[in-house]
Amino acid sequence: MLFSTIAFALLFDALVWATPVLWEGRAPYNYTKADIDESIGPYFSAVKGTHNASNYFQFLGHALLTTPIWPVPEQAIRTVIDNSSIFTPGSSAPQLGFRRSEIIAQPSESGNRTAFDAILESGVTAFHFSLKTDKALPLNYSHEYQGVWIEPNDGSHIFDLQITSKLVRTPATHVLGIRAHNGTVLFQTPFHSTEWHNFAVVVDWDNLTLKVFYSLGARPLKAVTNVEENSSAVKGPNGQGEFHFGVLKLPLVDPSETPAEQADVVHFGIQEGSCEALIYSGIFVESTQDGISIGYGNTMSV
Ligand SMILES: *[C@@H]1O[C@H](CO)[C@@H](O)[C@H](O)[C@H]1NC(C)=O
Ligand SMILES: *[C@@H]1O[C@H](CO)[C@@H](O)[C@H](O)[C@H]1NC(C)=O
Ligand SMILES: *[C@@H]1O[C@H](CO)[C@@H](O)[C@H](O)[C@H]1NC(C)=O
Ligand SMILES: *[C@@H]1O[C@H](CO)[C@@H](O)[C@H](O)[C@H]1NC(C)=O
Ligand SMILES: *[C@@H]1O[C@H](CO)[C@@H](O)[C@H](O)[C@H]1NC(C)=O
Ligand SMILES: *[C@@H]1O[C@H](CO)[C@@H](O)[C@H](O)[C@H]1NC(C)=O
Ligand SMILES: *[C@@H]1O[C@H](CO)[C@@H](O)[C@H](O)[C@H]1NC(C)=O
Ligand SMILES: CC(=O)N[C@H]1CO[C@H](CO)[C@@H](O)[C@@H]1O
Repeated sequence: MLFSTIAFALLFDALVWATPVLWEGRAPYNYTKADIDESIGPYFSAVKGTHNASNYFQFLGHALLTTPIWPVPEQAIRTVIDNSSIFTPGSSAPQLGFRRSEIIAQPSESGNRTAFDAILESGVTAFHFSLKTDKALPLNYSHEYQGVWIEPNDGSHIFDLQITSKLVRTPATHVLGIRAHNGTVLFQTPFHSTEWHNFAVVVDWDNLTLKVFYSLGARPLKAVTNVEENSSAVKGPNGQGEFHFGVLKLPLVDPSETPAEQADVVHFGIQEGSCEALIYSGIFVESTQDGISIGYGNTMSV
């Protein structure tokens, strides 16, 4: 009994610390509605509409199984948009073209995110995330969505997860794509309606490269690209930024607007105002100094 407890503790330690984890975003069961309203702990919840954060970010407790690949107890997180999901950054104009609800990684409620991002975004690090559809609140595939990205101050994305149905074969499949800094799609896979889709994007912050790992459902992660050049990204602090996950819904072009308005997707365009969601789990960032975690306590060299 004692032996197995110690063995388990050692095993658990080894699993958790193997690589090591730099930011733990797998939500513990004690994380509550009141916590997200106050942006407590690992989640900064300011990118949202005017209602309380818990209106847009729901911690699902034992109601839904999380991705099976990580032996870590966690709750799934539902990120929801509705017609109130209009973000107004600081003193700027409301972003009427978008509907968005995003959680941003932070060290703690009182931590310095800029200094923290420099830790997550130095050397070679892996950004892990798993997502699935919400049957009750489906996306509208007439639109394009973005689900995960790292955004430096220039507004670019070091990489992002794009959700679309534009580039597909028949029968109509919705696709998850990982795009590089210059928008090139490095990897695409169908977005199935019931399963977890597990990703890790390895960023080499010095050599400016990306490598994508992916698996469906309960399978361990596998490399799905080579090391890809990403040299349009900037080295150093100007190339570091916040790690976002959630739902960002882009507008459709409104033919009644002027060409300049049509080009300004942040502020113009068509939104139906529907209520839609994505569900996340398995969100964390790790150093790859001892390899990348691929699931079930195993690692692989990058
Ligand atoms: C959850 O419990 C852990 C362990 O007791 C504690 O460190 C952490 O602060 C708690 N988190 C929240 C959000 O209450
Ligand atoms: C938002 O949270 C505050 C503090 O918990 C509460 O007083 C208020 O009623 C909430 N508003 C809504 C719209 O739920
Ligand atoms: C959605 O919100 C916008 C901006 O506030 C508003 O103009 C529009 O009428 C709303 N749409 C619906 C369907 O409520
Ligand atoms: C946060 O960290 C950055 C980078 O290390 C630093 O420049 C900035 O002054 C810090 N901000 C605060 C409020 O301490
Ligand atoms: C999806 O968006 C299109 C284009 O705006 C709209 O015609 C359609 O009604 C929307 N579907 C749903 C289910 O909201
Ligand atoms: C973006 O990257 C891809 C792949 O490396 C390359 O083929 C393409 O020319 C690049 N596009 C721009 C605009 O830099
Ligand atoms: C990064 O670049 C350095 C120097 O150019 C090289 O020695 C190193 O092998 C590269 N690392 C990777 C992971 O490609
Ligand atoms: C994969 C990728 O995005 N590669 C691009 C990185 O940026 C440089 C410079 O803009 C491009 O030349 C690469 O094609």
